[in-house]
Amino acid sequence: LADNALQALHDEGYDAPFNTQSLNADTLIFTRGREGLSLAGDWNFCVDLLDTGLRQKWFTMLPEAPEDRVEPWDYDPYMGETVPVPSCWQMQKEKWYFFEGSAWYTRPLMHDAGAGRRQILRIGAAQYDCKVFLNGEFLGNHYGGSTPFCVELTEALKPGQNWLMLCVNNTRTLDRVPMRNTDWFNYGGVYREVTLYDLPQTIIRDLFVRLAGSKIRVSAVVDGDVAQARVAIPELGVDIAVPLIDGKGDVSLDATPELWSPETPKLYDVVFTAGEDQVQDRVGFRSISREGTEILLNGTPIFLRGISVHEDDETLGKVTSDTDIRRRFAHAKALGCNYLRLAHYPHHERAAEIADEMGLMLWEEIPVYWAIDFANPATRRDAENQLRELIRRDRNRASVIIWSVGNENPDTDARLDFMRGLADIAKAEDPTRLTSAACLVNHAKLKIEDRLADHIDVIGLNEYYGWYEENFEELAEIGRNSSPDRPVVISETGADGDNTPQGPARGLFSLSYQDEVYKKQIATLRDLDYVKGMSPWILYDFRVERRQGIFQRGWNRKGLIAADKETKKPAFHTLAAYYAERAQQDQ
Ligand code: GCB
Repeated sequence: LADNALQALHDEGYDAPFNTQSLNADTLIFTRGREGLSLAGDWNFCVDLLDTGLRQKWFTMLPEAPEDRVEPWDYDPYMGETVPVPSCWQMQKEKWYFFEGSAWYTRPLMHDAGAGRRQILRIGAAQYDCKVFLNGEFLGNHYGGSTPFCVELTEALKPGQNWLMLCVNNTRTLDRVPMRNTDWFNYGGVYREVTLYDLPQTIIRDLFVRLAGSKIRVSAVVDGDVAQARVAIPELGVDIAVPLIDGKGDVSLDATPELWSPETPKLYDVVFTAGEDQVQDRVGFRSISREGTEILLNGTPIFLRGISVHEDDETLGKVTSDTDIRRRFAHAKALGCNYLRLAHYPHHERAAEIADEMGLMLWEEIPVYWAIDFANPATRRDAENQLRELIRRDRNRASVIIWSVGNENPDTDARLDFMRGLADIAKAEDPTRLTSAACLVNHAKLKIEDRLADHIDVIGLNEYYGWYEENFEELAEIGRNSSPDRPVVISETGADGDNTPQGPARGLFSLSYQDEVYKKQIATLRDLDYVKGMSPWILYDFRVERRQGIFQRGWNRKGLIAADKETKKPAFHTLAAYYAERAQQDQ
């Protein structure tokens, strides 16, 4: 890479001891159904563009009154500015809007040492890297801005007051996933919940509950010295022992649950007990498969009437809430959707839980987006870990039907090897779902052609005929030239429409032009029998630094609804009319 020499110059090794990636999928703990202590609220905060905190070891400074200090401190972690957790710093103060670098979060933590208990800290997400310190001790770091991670505090905690510090860095670098260039805003911060769990010695680490063939299969990983656990699904009359060998248990149950579907989103309480530990989940049972070019839900062919969504809010940035997710899904339902693409990174875990309840199917993905350094082992480790963390977090959610391993990546040998590896990991972690990736059209041959297609179940296709590709006629030709052996889902298509008073009355960026693109897309795609769904780009306008055109002004305006999450554009109604017709036809 061209930047290697520069990188070497820059790197004095000050941060090397911290780049351990020791907090990863294997240290995650299953937390559904557990009561934790929320660490939401104001934390001391300081931006640190030069990484002075790591060089000067701010994390080792103990609280001391300023007048008692013998050394001048460059920063005081214990006083000064605060921000709420969760939040994105860009949305807190204008001076931090474009800040990219490290920032320090500090808060006191009271602890009453309960003998024989274990304390596990869980961070819902911090963008991108997060280093955890307790009382001056470095406990580990995590890469990946959208997945949760856990760190055990037990040994480092002392009775009474403790100090917890997080160093979060949102710098886009060459070796990470995503890399440097994305079409969404580079938010930073601890933007999902931070929770402390007080647990017994024996801990249920992982629980995977699903329909496998005609049986309910339950697999668990338990950390602790117990030979047997129990699983109960009261509504199905199930309550049986699960033998544990080396902490692993696996049972298949004869039961006939009512199957989950968008029309009947039936969920069952599942209780799993091991020693003194217990977790609880609400799980739907259904099958998802593909046969030839069909996608089958519970054995019946379906068409995915979808829409893509980002996790982005005009005032909160990446911070989300149940209200926000429910509004998003209500809009999707108003559009006639049975499906959403959660782009381009793992969304808040509540999204899949709420989709389970509301009866919506989901595509979930990791940010293997555009160009990343496919040949770099560190990049690969990062991507693989993010995929594992996403799958382990959400694989009990019936709503999730597709794991997507990437978006619009050039068809090179290194990329093929990298992404085929990811598709294999997805199947190994969870053989019950489909895999996909947003692929590209071969513009020279005017054909759907991507070597990755042989290694995934569903070919996602991003195409922007009528927008980035001005010759619309080529889309019909691509349709005719292609004969994929598996289902195609149009994972993106769309056009910008500026609904503000500055928006043009006609031509590119006008609402009428956007609507016209939707009409033409629908007219062409509806006749392609291998197209088994679509998730046009996108439900809401979203913030992005790279778009500064006169009609964009810092926003991607391909939303069917404006950034206020209220104002519907004409194309919304066009897509809704098509989906209403499709739903009738598919009944
Ligand atoms: C794409 C990308 C998406 C962009 C979109 C656009 O192909 O996958 O992330 O936001 O196009 O608007 O250009």
